[in-house]
Amino acid sequence: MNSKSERTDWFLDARYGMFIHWGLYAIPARGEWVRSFEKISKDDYQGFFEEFNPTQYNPREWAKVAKAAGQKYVVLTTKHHDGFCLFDSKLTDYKATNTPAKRDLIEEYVSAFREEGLKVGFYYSIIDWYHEHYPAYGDRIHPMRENEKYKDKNIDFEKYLEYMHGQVKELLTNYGKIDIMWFDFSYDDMTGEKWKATELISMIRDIQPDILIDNRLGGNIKASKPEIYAGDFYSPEQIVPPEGILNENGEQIPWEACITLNDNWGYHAKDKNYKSPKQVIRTLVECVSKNGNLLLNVGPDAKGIIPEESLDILAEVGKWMKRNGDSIYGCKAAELTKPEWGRYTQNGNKLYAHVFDRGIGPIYFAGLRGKIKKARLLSDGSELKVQTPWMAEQYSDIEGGAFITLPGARLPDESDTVIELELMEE
Ligand code: H79
Repeated sequence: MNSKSERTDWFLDARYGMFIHWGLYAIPARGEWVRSFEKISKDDYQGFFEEFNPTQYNPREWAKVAKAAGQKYVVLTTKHHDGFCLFDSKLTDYKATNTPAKRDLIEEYVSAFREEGLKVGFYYSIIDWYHEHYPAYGDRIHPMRENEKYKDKNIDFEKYLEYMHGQVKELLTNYGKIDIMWFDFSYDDMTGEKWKATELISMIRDIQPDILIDNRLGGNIKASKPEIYAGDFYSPEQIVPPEGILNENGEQIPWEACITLNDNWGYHAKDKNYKSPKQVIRTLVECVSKNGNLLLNVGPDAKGIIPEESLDILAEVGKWMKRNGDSIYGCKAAELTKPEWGRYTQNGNKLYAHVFDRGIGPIYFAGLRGKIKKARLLSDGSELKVQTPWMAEQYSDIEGGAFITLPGARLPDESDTVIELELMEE
């Protein structure tokens, strides 16, 4: 196997993953862009490197959290824009092995998540604010963009490319099978062949033929004939695309929305602007109802601990997933249009009705008259009656639609009550 559609099969079934942003920036605790936002020099950032000592780093616990949350895969920052490497790269000294952590943190990560049976991915920043041959002065986002000392520095971008390609090779050679390579990100003229993307992709596919690659090396994944480096999936950030993602031929293509739990990817001590579990559940459902995945972020602190608020949300979502996971895994968009009370997802002849708005009385299912073999409350498997209410023919299209009675005035689950509809074979 390694055609694109075969490669993406597991990914489309999985639907829900954990993103982890972790690095030196956990110490200043003001988010992963702190060096850029505050224009912090290498020297001033160096202190964090010298003290980085995550004594509570236990990726087995992270993996258990992800598993209990119902997540099927994980992506961790092996290197973010600040250039700091969590892995033992031979190509730099700027790595975890040389901090008080004194070890390859990626190795432990990979084996811990594998052990829990999750697919494992690497985030790798193609932007690098540490490497001396990455453009600094005049760049749009580099921490030293306005520092005159960097103005006349000789940049040999080829050397950076050699470094970057070399690190990707290390990552994909030294840790066994890797399921996702998540590059971040292209901008302005820093895109496509500027990264020697064709060469990079062919190296990657040589080492890991089945790996999935995001679309952030550049190119146009929506084109009818995308570049070889245009990627396997589209990666909308902090948004769920209103209509899913269609290519130029009008076909659905794989996509994954990456979303933070608060307003930062990396640990931010003061950012308490967390989404609710209900929002997360409904967002996951929205993604699946549009043929997409959700990659939900956590930002562990400098000790290696995932913030309590994040753990609580993940556990809540996990409780829901345990009972309702059948309406997520292996599911995709239904052919029916979005109903007014919520959303649909579908897996073969199982249609899942995600009821967000209870309304009053029986719930109406347009277009499903005579097509429902049985209806069950997914959370406990209990029977729900398909029956046309008294006088319904006077105010509704009973030839086209079906009614289902939900017991109780309120929704059994205010986050999302799922009705499993087994449809008649066509
Ligand atoms: O790793 C997380 C973020 O740190 C990183 N991607 C996620 C997964 C990310 N942060 N911000 N962005 C990606 C987008 C930033 C876009 C902008 Fe710009 C920066 C808009 C303006 C400045 C880059 C430079 C794009 C245009 C100019």
